Amino acid sequence: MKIEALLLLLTLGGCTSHKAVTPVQPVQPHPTETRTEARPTTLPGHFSASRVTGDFAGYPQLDGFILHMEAVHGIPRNYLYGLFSQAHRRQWTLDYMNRQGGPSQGKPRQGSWSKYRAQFLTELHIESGVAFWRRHAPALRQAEERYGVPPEYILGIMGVETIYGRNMGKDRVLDALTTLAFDYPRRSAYFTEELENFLVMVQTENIDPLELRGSFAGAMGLGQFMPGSFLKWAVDHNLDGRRDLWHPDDAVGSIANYFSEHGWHPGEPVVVQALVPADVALPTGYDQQYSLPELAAVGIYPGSEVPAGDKLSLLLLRGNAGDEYWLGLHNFFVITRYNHSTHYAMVVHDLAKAIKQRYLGAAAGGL
Ligand SMILES: [Ca+2]
Repeated sequence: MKIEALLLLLTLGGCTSHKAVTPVQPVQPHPTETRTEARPTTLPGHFSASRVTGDFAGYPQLDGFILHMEAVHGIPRNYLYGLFSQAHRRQWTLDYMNRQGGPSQGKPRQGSWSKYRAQFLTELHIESGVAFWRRHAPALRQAEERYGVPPEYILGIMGVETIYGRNMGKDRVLDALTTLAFDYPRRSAYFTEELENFLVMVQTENIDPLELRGSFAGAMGLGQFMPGSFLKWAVDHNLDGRRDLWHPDDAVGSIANYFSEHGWHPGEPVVVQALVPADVALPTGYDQQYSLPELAAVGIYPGSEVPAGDKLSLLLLRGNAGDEYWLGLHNFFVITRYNHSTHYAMVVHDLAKAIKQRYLGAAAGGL
């Protein structure tokens, strides 16, 4: 779900189902800890061939990957030859990725924050978040009890990622990951690992790999988990025996668990405004962290109380009306573990606040 946030507007459609909520269960063990050399007794889907045909025929890297999957995970090569003969090369995805280039460098442009924020602080995002909260209040409450993450931040993530399941992506995950693993050299190592994770995931969950759809980069479900995140952090929040990223309850629990496992501090704030001098002498960004004395030495102070001892990120947001400086606390940094972006974490925070305000206002009979 890292690079997908900026790309999510390009995905369309998707639906969710709603089931009764049952109590949460303990966090799933990390599947890589339970990997086995034994061959699976059943394989999801019916695939068999003696070599790869179709779009990915004659790719030596893919042939090597298939032998690796057989050796490490016990998935027979004939099954994989058959499966990858069904994979489609997505030229549009490659063209799009090549146009994006690397991460942007230097100071963001004036007004960039206002432009970004306006995409996500919409009436649709806020009202759909409130509606989701009402519909799934027990799952959200149980997630807060278990993981210490307030509902509004889980909702902020789901709103930004998919507008609560509206935009979960329509690309077959197998096509997306195979294309990016073997035809996009710049991120080949990352997407090859995610393709491996995906194949482990469909074995573990016994799902036909051709059935799963997601973003064009392979992110899945309401929270747009990549397969590696699924293996490490997805949970069966509604205890139906499956970890289902497309089910609202499991998506809620999995996002909360993701935050918890990345060190969320229950009850602590996320950001405070910064009081700054006319010239700010320090580099800014979620990964530029300072102690209070370091900030005070250059005339920067928190606008309200912050937990003692936290390192603070100095954040610059360039709005239409001018520059704003904020201090990101520990939990702000945790949100950036979902997507390594100051804008992303700040918009999740702002959407979370807006949803909570509307939800509480409505609950109190206002609005
Ligand atoms: Ca489940």
